[in-house]
Amino acid sequence: MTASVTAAQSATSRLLVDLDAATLTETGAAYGMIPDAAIVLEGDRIAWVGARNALPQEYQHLEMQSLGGRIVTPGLIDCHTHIVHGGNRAAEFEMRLNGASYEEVARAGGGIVSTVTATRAASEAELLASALRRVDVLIAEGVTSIEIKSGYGLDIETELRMLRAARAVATHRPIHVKTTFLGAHATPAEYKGRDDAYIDEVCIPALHAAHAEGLVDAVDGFCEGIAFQPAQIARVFDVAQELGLPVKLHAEQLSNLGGAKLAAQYGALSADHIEYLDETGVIAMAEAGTVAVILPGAFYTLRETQAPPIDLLRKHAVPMALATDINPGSSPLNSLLLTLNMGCTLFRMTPEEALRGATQNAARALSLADAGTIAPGMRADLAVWDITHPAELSYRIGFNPLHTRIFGGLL
Ligand code: DI6
Ligand code: FE
Repeated sequence: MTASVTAAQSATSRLLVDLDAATLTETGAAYGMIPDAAIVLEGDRIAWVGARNALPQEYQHLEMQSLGGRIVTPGLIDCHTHIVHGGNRAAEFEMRLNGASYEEVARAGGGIVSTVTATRAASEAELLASALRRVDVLIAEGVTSIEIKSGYGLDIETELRMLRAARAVATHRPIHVKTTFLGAHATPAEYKGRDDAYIDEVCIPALHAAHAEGLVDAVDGFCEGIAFQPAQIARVFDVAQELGLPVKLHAEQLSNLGGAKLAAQYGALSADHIEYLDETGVIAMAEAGTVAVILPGAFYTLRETQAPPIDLLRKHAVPMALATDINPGSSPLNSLLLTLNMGCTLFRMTPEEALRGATQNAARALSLADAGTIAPGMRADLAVWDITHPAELSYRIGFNPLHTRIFGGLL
C-alpha cells in the first residue's frame, strides 16, 4: 500500500478520506470503529467524523487528503512519566545483575538518591535536552500529549527547574504537556529520618512556589512504606485542594497502605500502579471517578509478581489507563506501544482496553477534556497507522507502524 497523504500546513478546513477506519469515535461499536470513514478538520479541531458516504453537503467541496486506506486513532497520550531527570542508572542495573544487593547498590550511591544528585547537578537546558531525546521517541510513536512529573529535585530550586524544563518541552516540540508536582516522591538525604520536616519545610513551600509560577497542573505523591505515609500525603493534598489543583497518587505499588482510597477521598484524577489494590480501594475509586493508571514497565523492571486487579477494576467499571512511567529507576521503558503490549500480555487487558488506556482514559487521567477521542470539537491530534486491525498496535513487540502523526490539525 502506498502513501498518498498530501501535507497541508495551512489551518484551513480539510477533509481526510480513504480511511479504512476511524477508531475511538463515540459510536458504540468495538473500538468505536467507523469503517470507510472521513474526518473533517477545521483549524486545530475535528469538525466532523463519520462514514464517508454520510459526509454532510457543507463539507463536500473541501480539499481531500487520502490516507491510503489506513487506520486512524486519536494521538496517543502517555499519562504518567518522569521523563525530565538527570543521569541514568545503567551502572546500578549492571551491579544488580552482577549480584550486588540492594544495600550494596545504595552504599555505592545508587537508587533514587543518585538520580536526585544528577538532577540537582543539571541545568534547565541540560534537563530539557535529555528529556527531548526521550520525548522524540514517543512522538515517533504517535504520542501527542504527555504528563511530566517533578520529584527528583527534592529541594525547592530543583523541583521548580524540573517543572520549567517540563513546560519547555511543549515549546520545543509539537506535543501537549501536563505537569505534575511530585515533591512527595522521596525524602532527600539531608532530611533522612525527618520526613515530616521535609514535607513542611521543602515539599509544601515548593508546591506554593511552583503554583505561583504557573508550573503545576496536578499534585502527586508516592504513598508507600519506603516513601510517605497516607497522613503525610494528606497534608500535601490539603494544600493542593486549597490551591484548587487536582491530585493523583502513586498508590499500592509495593504494599497496600490504603493510598487509592485516600486519593479517591480527594476526588483524585488517578491512582497509579495499584498492584496491591483491594476491592475496597477499587470501589472507592469507582465512586470518585478516579482512573486506574496501569504501569507495566515498573512491574516488569522490578520483577513484581502481584498483578493489578484488572478483573475488579472491570467489575466496578473503573476506567483503566496505560502509561510508560518512564523513569531511570523502576521503569526505563521509553515506548508507549510496548507498554500496550505489556498491558495485554502481562495483565490480560484486551487490545481495546489497551488502546482506550492510551487515549480516552489517559486523557481523563490528565483532565484533558479535548483529547483522546475522535469527535467534533476535539483537538485534531491523530495518529495514522499502517495496520489493518487496531489490535496490531498492542500485538507486535518492538515494531512501530506509525505512518503519519497529525498535531493540532497539522501533519
Ligand atoms: N514509583 C517508582 O517505582 C519509582 N518512583 C515511584 O514513585 C521509583 C523511582 C526511582 O527509582 O527513581
Ligand atoms: Fe511513577
